Amino acid sequence: MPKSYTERKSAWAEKMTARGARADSIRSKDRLPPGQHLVQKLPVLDLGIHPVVPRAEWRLEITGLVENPVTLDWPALMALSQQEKTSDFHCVTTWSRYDCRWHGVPLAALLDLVRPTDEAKFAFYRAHDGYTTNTPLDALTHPDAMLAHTLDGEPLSVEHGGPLRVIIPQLYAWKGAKWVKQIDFRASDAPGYWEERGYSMLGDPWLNDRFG
Ligand SMILES: Nc1nc2c(c(=O)[nH]1)N[C@H]1C(S)=C(S)[C@@H](COP(=O)(O)O)O[C@H]1N2
Ligand SMILES: [Mo]
Repeated sequence: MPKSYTERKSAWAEKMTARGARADSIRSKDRLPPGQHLVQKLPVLDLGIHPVVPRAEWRLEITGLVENPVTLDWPALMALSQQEKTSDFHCVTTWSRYDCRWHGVPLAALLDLVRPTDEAKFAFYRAHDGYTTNTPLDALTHPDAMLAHTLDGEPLSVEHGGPLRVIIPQLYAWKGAKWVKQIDFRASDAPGYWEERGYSMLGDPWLNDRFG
């Protein structure tokens, strides 16, 4: 019997919670992950290309192993459920910024819209600057994981990935594609830009999991 979407979703959430349990025990002692130092202002870190995508032309394509592939335009994105979440941001180059206040669409709501199949295990992200990255699918079910269009009450600036970027605070920040244009659901994992250059397929700051 193939699993229903609801059964699949609770299996992903269980996996995400199990993976997070070790991280939670470390986090309960120190908010700053191992090897990180604090910065006050969010730096800009990317490949040096800052694509300008007006909201009127903006699209996000969801492809691959999903029951309902969609291409969202800006009004369709804004019609999805919205949330505000404050989370810490950890870059693998060792800086962290506490309390980023993100506003946007929970990735869990996106999953509910497209319904990844039972075969889907990973997400592969493509961005307008040519950047790519990958995460396990279960990471998207975390309540803090989102598609963010607003940071600290202001529309996300182009340097920080506006109009829309991925935020997955449980992983290093390189896993969150700025200027995201496609999310592809897959049965097998594939390396993105930094993963091809030696960085980890998972990238969990709490496990100091930087290199693959
Ligand atoms: N499209 C795209 N997304 C990206 C990157 C990039 O080069 N291109 N860099 C990643 C890295 S390494 C980090 S630390 C964060 C930095 O986000 P910020 O510039 O808003 O601080 O974006 C991530 N997402
Ligand atoms: Mo980074």
